[in-house]
Amino acid sequence: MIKTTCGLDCPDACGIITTIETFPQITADKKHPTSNGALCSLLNKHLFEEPRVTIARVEGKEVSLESAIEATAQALKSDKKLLWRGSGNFGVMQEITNLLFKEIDGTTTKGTLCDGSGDAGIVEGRGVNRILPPEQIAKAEVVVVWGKNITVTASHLMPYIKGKKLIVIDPLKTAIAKKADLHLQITPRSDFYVATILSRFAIMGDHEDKDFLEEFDLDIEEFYDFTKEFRIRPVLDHIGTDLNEMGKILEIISGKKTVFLIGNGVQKYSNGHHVLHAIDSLAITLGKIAKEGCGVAFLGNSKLGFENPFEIKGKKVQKATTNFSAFDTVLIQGGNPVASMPNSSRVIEELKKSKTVIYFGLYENETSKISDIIIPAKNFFEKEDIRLSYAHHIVSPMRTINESKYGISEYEFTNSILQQLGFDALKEEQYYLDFWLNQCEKIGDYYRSPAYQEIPYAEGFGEDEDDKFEFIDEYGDDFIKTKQFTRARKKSKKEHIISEYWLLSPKASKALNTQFKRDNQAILHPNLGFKDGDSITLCSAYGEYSFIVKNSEEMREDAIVVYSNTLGVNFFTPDIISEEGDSACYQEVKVSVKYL
Ligand SMILES: Nc1nc2c(c(=O)[nH]1)N[C@H]1C(S)=C(S)[C@@H](COP(=O)(O)OP(=O)(O)OC[C@H]3O[C@@H](n4cnc5c(=O)[nH]c(N)nc54)[C@H](O)[C@@H]3O)O[C@H]1N2
Ligand SMILES: Nc1nc2c(c(=O)[nH]1)N[C@H]1C(S)=C(S)[C@@H](COP(=O)(O)OP(=O)(O)OC[C@H]3O[C@@H](n4cnc5c(=O)[nH]c(N)nc54)[C@H](O)[C@@H]3O)O[C@H]1N2
Ligand SMILES: [Mo]
Repeated sequence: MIKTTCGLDCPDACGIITTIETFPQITADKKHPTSNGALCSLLNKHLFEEPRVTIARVEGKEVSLESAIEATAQALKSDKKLLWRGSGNFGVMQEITNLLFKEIDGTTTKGTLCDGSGDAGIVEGRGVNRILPPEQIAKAEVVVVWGKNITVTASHLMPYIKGKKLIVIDPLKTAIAKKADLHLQITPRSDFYVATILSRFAIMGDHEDKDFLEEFDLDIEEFYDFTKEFRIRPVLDHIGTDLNEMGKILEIISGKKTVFLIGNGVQKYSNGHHVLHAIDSLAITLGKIAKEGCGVAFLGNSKLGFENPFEIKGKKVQKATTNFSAFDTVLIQGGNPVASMPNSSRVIEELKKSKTVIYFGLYENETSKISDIIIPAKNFFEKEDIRLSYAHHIVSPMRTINESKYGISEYEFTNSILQQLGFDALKEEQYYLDFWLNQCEKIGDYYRSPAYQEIPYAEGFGEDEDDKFEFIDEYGDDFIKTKQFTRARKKSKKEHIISEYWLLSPKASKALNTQFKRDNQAILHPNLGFKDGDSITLCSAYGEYSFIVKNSEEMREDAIVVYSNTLGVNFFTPDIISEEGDSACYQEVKVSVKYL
């Protein structure tokens, strides 16, 4: 019997049990501290059905793996070379390719397609982004699920929230929203206002936790003044709520142990840092951080407290808006940027201008299609690795269970190219694996991150726990001023375009980003007047794409959903970087329906 761990980019990082003889039959490791005893359909089914890259290619011709590695080494001799890494596998060994780029003096990326702006907002208030241990969720009386579709994207949290009072804040009537005691179906991108107006009402109604604020030496007056900068009536109208609903939320939370589970949905915007900072400020006002059964959980910093042997300095460019054409050679590892980065037409155009694009991945996808050199990777059942999680502190080894028929690991790839280019070989693979594990605490059969705290921030904020929490004290927003408050554009004869809708692109259940099942639908409220099966073209200032209509009462009338696994979703998303945190801003855009 072998224990291993799922490598997919998902907070759960499930423990898996199998044997060499019975693989690919796999079951959940029921003893895993955060397991709910089952594995998702991605692992049980889709992962094994997805067509793999089975043979290396150079300029469209099938070649041996050795020849493709040689061609890669040659291409990396050029002056300007870039490593662009996606999050297809969450093992720490993915980053070993950094050591190659350090030697060859290449460029790597900074920032993220995922959670950077929210993370920046947390750091502004708390100093560091600590993970909230799921045990604290279990001890809560009230759970606020805010911009997080946990039934789909973190299903292992479901047992922890069972039987609790549930508030959901989401523009969509998600499965979890339907089960909630209160669902606030807000206007997209209005979360900053929700948090700030709730803070104001909390202080007005004497709900602030005075003992807590005193214990942490926090003065609420300046923050209270900040919350009063926003006029109540227009803000409530903008959110799409009223005094009654806000009052009910405070009534449910007040005096109760409460956790806030915050998802990516609140921060796919240029001002995402303000949102997380405002939510933290609300939680602090109510005394819901640094206490048993309380806390604000976002995607936590899984590497906090670790020394990372793969961290390198050197030149870096933005990951979300990379100018690929500035490089002769681009190595794409574990990602599908043609589909997953914003503004797909720009990405394709840029990649076409670069001389050699190398795709080092598992599956055929939009990026492999336009690459010059294709290197098949090993999947996480075929190599050794270590898995961290952004939602709990368990650090889990990933084991070789199956010999790969065609792929190469990131360790082997790096080692081989280093030597071909005349550099020293890497240390033994085990050295790097031990480097991570030796920093952990061993708890029974499992390992735990050095950053673990039973009740995060109980001793204080900042890295050394001697800082105070900083309340949010500024807010500016050009997007709202220029776009949101203008009336929906009327039909213009010239462009044949009517109305603008928020574009929401949440994660899909049968896909992990662009891996596995892909989609071709746009989901609309029936009142928009389209029929199921109609073909519509959606467009924005960045581009356009056609989809098949599906109507759903779960929608707001001012929003359209195109799931993030949908072919073409990023043809109209903006290639801009968030104000803080170097993050993509997929939802900082409005789309229109184009009539042909
Ligand atoms: N099955 C599956 N699981 C996954 C993934 C996957 O692709 N498939 N991807 C993984 C990855 S990479 C990540 S980062 C996580 C992300 O997982 P989540 O944090 O759950 O992120 P999303 O699914 O993008 O969006 C979550 C919710 O935000 C809502 N939302 C959209 N805009 C707004 C807004 O302005 N305000 C509020 N309050 N809510 C809004 C959406 O309606 C949606 O219900 O999931 C991981 N897990
Ligand atoms: N419109 C819109 N776009 C989004 C989002 C959104 O919410 N809306 N979400 C964004 C988010 S949160 C994220 S995290 C990104 C994800 O975007 P990417 O990081 O590009 O992830 P994927 O598209 O899933 O591509 C992963 C690829 O990694 C490869 N792979 C898997 N395992 C391995 C391995 O072990 N080794 C190697 N070498 N390759 C491997 C597979 O071939 C797979 O195709 O997408 C972002 N894109
Ligand atoms: Mo992500």
